[in-house]
Amino acid sequence: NLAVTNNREPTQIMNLDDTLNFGARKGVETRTSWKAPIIWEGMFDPNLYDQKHIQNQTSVALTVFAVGRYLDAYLKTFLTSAEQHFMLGLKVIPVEKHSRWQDISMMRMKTISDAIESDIHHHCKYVFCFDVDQEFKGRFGSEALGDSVALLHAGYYKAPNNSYTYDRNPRSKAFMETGDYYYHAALFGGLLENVKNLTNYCFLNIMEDKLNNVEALWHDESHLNKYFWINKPSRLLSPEYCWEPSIQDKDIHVIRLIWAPKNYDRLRTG
Ligand code: 2GW
Ligand code: MN
Repeated sequence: NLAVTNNREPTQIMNLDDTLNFGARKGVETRTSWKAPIIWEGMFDPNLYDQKHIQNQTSVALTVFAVGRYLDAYLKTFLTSAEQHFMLGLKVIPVEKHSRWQDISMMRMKTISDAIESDIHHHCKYVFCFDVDQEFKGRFGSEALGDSVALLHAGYYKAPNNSYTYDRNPRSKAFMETGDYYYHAALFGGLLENVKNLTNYCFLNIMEDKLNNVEALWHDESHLNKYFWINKPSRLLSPEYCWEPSIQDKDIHVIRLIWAPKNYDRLRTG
């Protein structure tokens, strides 16, 4: 809790999330059953959030992986747009290349966990982890910060629970029969200790699956969904925070990040 220390600064407030306007958005869910906010445009005052976090000197790390063909295809656009719209200055750490694409994606969990321990914890309080095949298009600001942050998948946020593509194979550690939402692994974040916990959990379960010769339906994303089912996120981001731009939807008031178009044949073979 932040104390009001100076009456001459009316912008000093107790708790930023007390300023969220949950009624500002009609027709969409703005709070989960466990009372975590779901952040939509119009619910928050961006200036209040930024002022408070600048005052507190909040530091945020971003991780993004680009190996093989994804390096030339996506990294420059991602980083250039992040410099315009995301929160910080960036530093590059080389990572290992895995030969199977499923492993490239899944092994990020291990690398992120290691990087938090060896590096990020010296400088930052929060970390956000992104797919590289994306481009920032609008503000992705401090309102997105939270203890444990998950993203609603654009393709499923209006779909019924039974259509969610969780892993349904009881032999996989990612197996789940029901859940709260379908989360998109294209971005997740939070306090370092929580992201460390998430990435360790996913990595250990991925490795156990490998020993048992199974692979979850959507790889790391399946394990991430299992993690957030057991460990409820404290903050959800609406699909405004990661949208597929060819889809029209009246509930998407602002597009902050888009999926880059992808040519699966060209990128996933050879
Ligand atoms: C991935 C698939 C096929 C061929 C190559 C790659 C690949 C991925 C690669 O050659 N180089 C590379 O750096 N990557 C990294 O893995 C990169 O950061 C990329 O954004 C990430 C996930 O792969 P991506 O973006 O092709 O997967 P999507 O967009 O279908 O994403 C969802 O599903 C994935 C699991 O299959 C992940 O959970 C991802 O987080 C989800 O958004
Ligand atoms: Mn992706």
